[in-house]
Amino acid sequence: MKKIIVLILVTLMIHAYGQETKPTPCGPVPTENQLRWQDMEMYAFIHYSLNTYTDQEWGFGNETLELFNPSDLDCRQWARVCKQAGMKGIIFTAKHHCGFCMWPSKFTEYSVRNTPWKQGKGDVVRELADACHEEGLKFAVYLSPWDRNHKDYGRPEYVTYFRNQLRELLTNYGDIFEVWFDGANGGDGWYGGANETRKIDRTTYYEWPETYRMIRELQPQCLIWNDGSDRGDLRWVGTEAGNVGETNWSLLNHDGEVSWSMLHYGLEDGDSWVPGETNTSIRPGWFYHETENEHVKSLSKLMDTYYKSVGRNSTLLLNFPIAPNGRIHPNDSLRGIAFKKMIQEVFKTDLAVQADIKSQGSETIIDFKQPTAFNRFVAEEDILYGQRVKKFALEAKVDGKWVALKDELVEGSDGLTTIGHRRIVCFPTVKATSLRFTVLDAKCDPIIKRTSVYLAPELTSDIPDSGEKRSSNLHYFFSSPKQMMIDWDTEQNISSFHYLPPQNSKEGMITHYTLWASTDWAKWTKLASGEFSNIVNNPIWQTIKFDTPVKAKILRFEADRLAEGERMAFGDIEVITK
Ligand code: FUL
Repeated sequence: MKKIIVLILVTLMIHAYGQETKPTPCGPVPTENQLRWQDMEMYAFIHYSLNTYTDQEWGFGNETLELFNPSDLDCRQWARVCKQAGMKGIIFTAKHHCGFCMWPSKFTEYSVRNTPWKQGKGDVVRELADACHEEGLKFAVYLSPWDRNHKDYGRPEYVTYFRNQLRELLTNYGDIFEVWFDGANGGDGWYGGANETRKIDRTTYYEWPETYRMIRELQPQCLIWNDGSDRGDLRWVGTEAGNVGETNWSLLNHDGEVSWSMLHYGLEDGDSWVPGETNTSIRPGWFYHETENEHVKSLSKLMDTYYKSVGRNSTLLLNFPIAPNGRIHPNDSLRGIAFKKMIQEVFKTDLAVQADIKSQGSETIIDFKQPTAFNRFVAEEDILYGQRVKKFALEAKVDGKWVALKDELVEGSDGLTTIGHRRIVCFPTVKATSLRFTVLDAKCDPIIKRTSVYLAPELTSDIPDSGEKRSSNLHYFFSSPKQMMIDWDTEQNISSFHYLPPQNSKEGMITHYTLWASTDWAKWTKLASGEFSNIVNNPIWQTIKFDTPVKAKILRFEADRLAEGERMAFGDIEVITK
């Protein structure tokens, strides 16, 4: 039997029911904090730590404090750039996995207090909190639960230390809108000199319920982001590439395991409101690397990210790394500002405002006064009463005939499923006299509070990778499942080695490596060994750089540890010779 859906437009509803009548909630609904957060839409991440000075993504925990002495640290520049890039707040890496504290914590010696910067009198968290305040931005902190510096990591004492630090951050720096507890834990670390692998049970070790109680008490308006373990207020979307599923329910179950697909698509019948936050960096890495200066995301890639996050019922948490001088690099700031301007340009004129809009049953028809060109449709549900729409259709009347539209950023289906806080549908420009929006299926009667139509400049998804393999210029073979040889006819001066992991699977992905060189196949010199940090979540090009070029006729690349599987794999390999 066909389900009959009645679409309620909020304005009509107020008419019909009068002031007092409110719709009945449909399933879980957001808290006030979650509603406020969702309206922020875009806010920035800032990654800055000792890693900035060691060219790493994850510090080991024994990096020397002498490294931290920026010549030109300027938190006001960060705040200004973020504001001009359309960000409503900043989440700052107060402590990343290396354990170095960007504020002079009372509970450790491993902080700015013992660095040459400002003779140890500086406090980056304070400067940034003040700068955000001045610019009218909200402020938040990333405090890594995994701490590769702390001697007690893995023992109960560390959990007390972690809470003490969190208390400092939540009491001394004004309002904190979000706390970010990253779930990464690669096991090994310096740990006060023990230099060993420490595994913890992430479901029990941190005793999150106790920490959550403390957060609620100290900062009742703060949202908790927690990746995987005890359910926070917000969820990760399962990728750092900058997109959430086109179907995106703001729901999860309160208890039980969370699979990747639940992170990415939410759970239609979930019993709790846990909306997705889409996090990605404006560059390949989270921290600054000079080699990435030319790889700042293009404007079209950023727009694609916007449509696939804010346009899919999520928020966008966009990272700006800080360069070693203590500022956001001009390539990133220019792109960020252009991004905001492009969003303004796309959504400047709502073509539906001048049109005649009629809603009946499950249908809304927007009749334009004359044939009108458009390529974006925006719909919003009033999520105050729950998320309802499961499937909808869009049609344009072109030359008197209804033509079905589909989301051009979705492959394999029309992509017209959930709506939630906001759904933006992108399609090639059509010139039409009417647009028909029909809700085909919903959990309860849908409450649509906005339908808008726009004509965006011709700029949608990114130009796909040309697919050219850099490794095709190399002669290589596998001498064992975890060992690869690259050889040349003549001796080479090698200045760097680059590894791109497989892009669509963790199978064979190298997390720990050793690189050897030889000129005669007999004598081998170890050139480098270590970890490709964060490669699983962010499978980007990894660089091994040599200060002075090394001589080799043969390179032996060994996989010491794989993310999954028994056989090493790569997406691409590049060797730069001088
Ligand atoms: C990841 C971390 O391991 C990265 O270093 C980065 O902080 C990112 C935002 O989250 O999982």
